[in-house]
Amino acid sequence: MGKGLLILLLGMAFTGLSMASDVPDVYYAWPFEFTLQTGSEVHWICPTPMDGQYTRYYQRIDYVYILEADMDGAWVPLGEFAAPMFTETWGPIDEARTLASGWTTYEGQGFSINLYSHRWVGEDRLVRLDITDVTISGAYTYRLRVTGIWHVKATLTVFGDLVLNSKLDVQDVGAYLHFLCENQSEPESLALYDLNCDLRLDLLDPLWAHCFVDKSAHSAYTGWSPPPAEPARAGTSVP
Ligand SMILES: [Ca+2]
Repeated sequence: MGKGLLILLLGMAFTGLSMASDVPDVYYAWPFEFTLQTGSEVHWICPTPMDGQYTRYYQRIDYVYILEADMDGAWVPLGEFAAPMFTETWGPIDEARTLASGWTTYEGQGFSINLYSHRWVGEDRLVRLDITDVTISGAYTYRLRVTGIWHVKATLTVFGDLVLNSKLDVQDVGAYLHFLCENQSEPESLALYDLNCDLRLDLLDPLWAHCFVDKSAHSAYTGWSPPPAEPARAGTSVP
């Protein structure tokens, strides 16, 4: 290989690296709203596809639930609660895959809620939420009003990837434990390894990683919030 060609190839390689590291994270924020009653179903789909070039797609869904009871023809609110739910998946997204699925059961005072939910992404890079088999039973007729925002952080960073193989796997759990047992000082890039976003590195971080690796958690990287000032793409807005 001629020296000129080698220099050109090296130059292209470094340009490529530089371009990759310069790719900023992208945030999406899609509001949704629906009402659940016994027998109802929800099939929500986000309005625009996600950019497919990223290594990781972290999702944070902020739900707000308001339970109401029909009392003599008027819907009376009984309670409200909010909870974020997290999932993550790898890129590129070139096939349909489940992000999370399962039964939700809640027993309240005099009522119970059962439903099946399925969060998934299609090969078209559109995320979806399906809710089926809804039963809300008790002394009254109930409805559950649900509002929320589906946030996505698309990034080239795999949080918790201590061994730098672009995955979060059992090797990283071991590396976390080794790091903590050696009682080393915290790395400069704490944000990359602080999986529960509490600004410290302790046993909770490998615990999250472990739960994700053994599939008892849908995401290891939890506790993050989208930047409020970051404009979202495709006509959506971050509140
Ligand atoms: Ca932490």
